[in-house]
Amino acid sequence: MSAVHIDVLDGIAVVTVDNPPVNALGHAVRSGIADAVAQTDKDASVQAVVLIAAGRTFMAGADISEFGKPMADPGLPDVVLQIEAAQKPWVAAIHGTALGGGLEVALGCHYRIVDARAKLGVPEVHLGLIPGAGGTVRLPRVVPVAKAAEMVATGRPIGAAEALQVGLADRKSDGDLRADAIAFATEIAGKPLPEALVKRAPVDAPDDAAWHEIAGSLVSKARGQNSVIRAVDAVGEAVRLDGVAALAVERQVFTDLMADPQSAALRHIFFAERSVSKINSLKGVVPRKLDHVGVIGGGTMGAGIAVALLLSGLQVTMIERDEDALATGQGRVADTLMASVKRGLISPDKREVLLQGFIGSTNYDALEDVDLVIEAVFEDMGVKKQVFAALESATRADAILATNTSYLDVNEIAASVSDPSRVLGLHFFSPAHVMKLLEIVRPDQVADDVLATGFVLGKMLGKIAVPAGVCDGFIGNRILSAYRRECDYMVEDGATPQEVDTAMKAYGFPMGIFAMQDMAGLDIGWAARKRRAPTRDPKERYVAIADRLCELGRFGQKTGDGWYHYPEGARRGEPDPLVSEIIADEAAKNGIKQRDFSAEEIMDRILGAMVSEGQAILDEGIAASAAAIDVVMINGYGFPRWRGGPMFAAQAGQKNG
Ligand code: 3H9
Repeated sequence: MSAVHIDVLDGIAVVTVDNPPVNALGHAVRSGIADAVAQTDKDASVQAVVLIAAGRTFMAGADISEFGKPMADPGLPDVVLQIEAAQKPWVAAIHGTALGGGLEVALGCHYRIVDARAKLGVPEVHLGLIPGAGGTVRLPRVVPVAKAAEMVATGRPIGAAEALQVGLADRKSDGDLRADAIAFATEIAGKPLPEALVKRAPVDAPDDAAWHEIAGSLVSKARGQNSVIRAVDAVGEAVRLDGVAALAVERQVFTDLMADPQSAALRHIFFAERSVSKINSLKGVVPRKLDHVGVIGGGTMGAGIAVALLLSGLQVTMIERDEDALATGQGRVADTLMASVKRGLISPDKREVLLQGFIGSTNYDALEDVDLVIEAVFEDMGVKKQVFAALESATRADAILATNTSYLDVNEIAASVSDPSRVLGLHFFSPAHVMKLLEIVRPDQVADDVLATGFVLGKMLGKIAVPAGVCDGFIGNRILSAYRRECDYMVEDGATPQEVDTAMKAYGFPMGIFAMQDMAGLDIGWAARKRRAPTRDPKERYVAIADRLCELGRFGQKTGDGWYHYPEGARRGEPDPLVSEIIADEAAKNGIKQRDFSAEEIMDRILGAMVSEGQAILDEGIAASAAAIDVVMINGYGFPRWRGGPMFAAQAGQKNG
C-alpha cells in the first residue's frame, strides 16, 4: 500500500495518508500529497478534496528521523504551498494529533474539521526548532496573534473545542469524521476558494506594548532554550511582514536552529525517551494480568501513586495501619482528584467514577484479589520486611509485589519472601501522578513476566519507565547523592549555598540543590545518613553541615529554616547568617582555608560528579545505556532538557555557559 492514496466518489476525492505509526511526513508522504494536488486539480470530476489519515492519528509532523540529512524534494514548505494554491477546496479531516508539520499541512488546506478528541499543536520548540513549513506565518492569520505566539512558543497542543473557538478549526465531528468531512466538502464544492492564508493579514494586530507583554511573558519561561526565544521572534516577524516575506524569515530561523546543538540534544532525548523502555530480553514475554492494584500507605507518595493508578483506569485498594491514617490517605486521593477537576483535566462525573474504583481498608485481607501491590511505607528495611511478610500471606501467589523504595536493597527485600521472583522495585517520583519518570528496579531473581508487567504498568500510567539495577539509589538518587556530596564539599571549601544554586539555575535547572533540599525536607537525607553512618569509610571526607542544620530542627521550608531562612509562609528563601556561621565553623574545624568559586567551576564540578557516577553506573550494568541516565536526570531531577542530559552534554563537549 502506498503512503498516500486517492479515492474519488461523487465528486469528492478522499486523499488518505497511511504511514504508520504516526503518519510522519517522510519523503513518500510529501511526494504522495504533492501528486494528489496535481491529480485532483487535473481531474475534472473532482470538486473538492478531503485530506485524512489512516490509523491512530493525523500527521504527527515531519519525520524526525530524516533530520540532519539532506531533505529530498519536495520539501514540506512547498507541499503546503501547493495545497494552498490548489484549484479545488481541500478539507483537512483531523483525528488524533495534528502536530508540527501535520498541523502546517492542515493550515495549507482551505478548511479544517476536527474529531472531538483531536489535539492540534506545533511542538517544534521541544525539538529545539520552530515550525518550518509556514506554521509561524499561517497560525497568526487564522487565530489571534497572542494564541498563535503561545502555541508556537510553548509547543502545547490545544483540544478540538478550543481549536473551534479560536478559529483554527471550522467544524467539529462528534461521530464519523470521514463521513462528516465528505459532507463538509460536498457543501463547499463549487464555491469560491477562500483567500490563501499566506496572503491574508494577521487576525489582529497587538500594538507594541501589548506585543511586548505577550512576548516578554513567553520568553521569561525559556530558561535558556534558544528555540523558545526564536519562536516568539518569528511570530513577531510574521505579524510585521507580509506572508511571503515572513515564510522566508521562518525558513532561515528553522535552518539555523537545525544546526544548533540544543536541537541535537533535544532530538537525542526524544528518541532516548522512546527507546529506553524497550528491553530486548523481554520481547515476546507475556505480561501478567493487571486490573486491580493494592497500595500500602496513604502518605504523599502512596496517595499520588493511587491517583496515578486510578487515572489510568485501574481499580485500587489502599491499606493503612489504622482508620485515622486511612481516612487521611483517602482524603488526599479525593482532594488530588478534585484538583484535577478544577484544572479541567477530568470532569466531576469522571472523578466520581474513579472514586468508585477506590477502596480503603486497614486489613491486608482486602488484598486477596489484587494483581499487583505497591508499598509506599516508611523507608526502613525492618518496616518494609514486615509489610512484605504481611503481603505474602494476604495476596494470591501470582500477585506481583513491588516496593517503592528509593534507596534500599531490593534484593534483600525480595529475599525476605518465599518466592523472590514476584518482587520488583517501582520507584515513583513525587508527586507520583504528575512526574513522568518511573524507575523499574530489577532484582536478581525477578521473573521475566513480572518485569514485563512493570513496563506494561509504566505505559498504562503514561510514564517513561527506565530499567535500573539494584544499588544504593538506583540511577537517579545515586547520581543525586554523588553531586550533592560534591556541592557539600564546595560549600565547606567556600562557595555559598546561594552561589551553587544560582550557578545551577543559570545552567538551566529550575532550582538549585540547596533550595531543592529545603523544599523536599532535610530530615529525609539526615535519616539516610544516620543509617549509613556505621558502614561509612572513616577515611572518606564527610561534610557535617547538613547534620548541624538538622540538629537545630532546620528541616527546610516546612520548619521555616533550612539552608535558607523562609520568612513567614515564604517559598523563596533568603540567605541566613547562622548558616554561614555553621559553614565557617565546620570549615575551621576541618582546617579548611575557604576560597572563592566561579559559577563555571561550580558547574564543572557538579557535572563532573554526575558523569563519573553515571559512568560507574554504566560499568556496573545498573543503567542499560548513557541515554537512560540522561532520561532519568531530565525527567526526575530537573536537568535542563535542551542540554540533552549529563552524559550527552559531556560527550558533546558542551560548555557550561
Ligand atoms: C516538524 O514537524 C517540523 C516542521 O515544522 C517543518 C519541517 C520542514 N517522526 O511517541 P510514541 C515515532 S518537527 C518520526 O511512542 P505515542 C516514535 O519514535 C515534528 N518518528 O507514540 C515511535 O517510534 P518507535 C513535530 C516519529 O502514541 C513511534 O512513532 N512533531 C515521529 O505515545 C510512536 O511514538 C512532533 O514533535 C516523528 N515526527 O505518541 C511530534 N513522531 O515505535 C512528535 C513519533 O520506533 N511525536 N515517531 O519507538 C509525538 O509527540 C508523539 O509521538 C505522538 C504519539 C503524540 C504523535
